[in-house]
Amino acid sequence: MSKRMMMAAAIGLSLLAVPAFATGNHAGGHGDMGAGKPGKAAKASRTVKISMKETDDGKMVYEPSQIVAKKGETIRIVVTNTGETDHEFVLDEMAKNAEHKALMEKFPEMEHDDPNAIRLAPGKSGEIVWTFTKAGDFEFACLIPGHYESGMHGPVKVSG
Ligand SMILES: [Cu+2]
Repeated sequence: MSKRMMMAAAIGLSLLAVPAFATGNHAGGHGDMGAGKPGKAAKASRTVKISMKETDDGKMVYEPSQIVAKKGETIRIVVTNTGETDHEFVLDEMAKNAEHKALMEKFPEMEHDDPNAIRLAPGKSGEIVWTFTKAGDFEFACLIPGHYESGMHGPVKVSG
């Protein structure tokens, strides 16, 4: 199968998966998720440190603002909230983040208990160990209402 066809198949599957999120809970499945699956720290080839914060000119940002990975790679992502308000880091397919974001707008107090997401109070750090099982374009984002629009999203490029 060509790379292009595989990409089309992957997009088709992700669209099929979207209705499960529309029911109001996002328990999701375990095992392979949008951008891959939870990994083991011992298998991580490297650590990526990302900070989340507000800027003086009213934006909200991640630094660095993107992740580049290879298919099959396990990365330990250490996230620190250096800002003054809560932020989150949700690693997923862009379509799933968009769905999830719409839900957060309806239910701002929605609790997360997903291995691909972490919410941090100011000054706190946490980590996600992730295995990128699929090549493609994914995204990390903060889905707290208003934050995505203020700049809190960044691309994750996984090469095959
Ligand atoms: Cu945020």
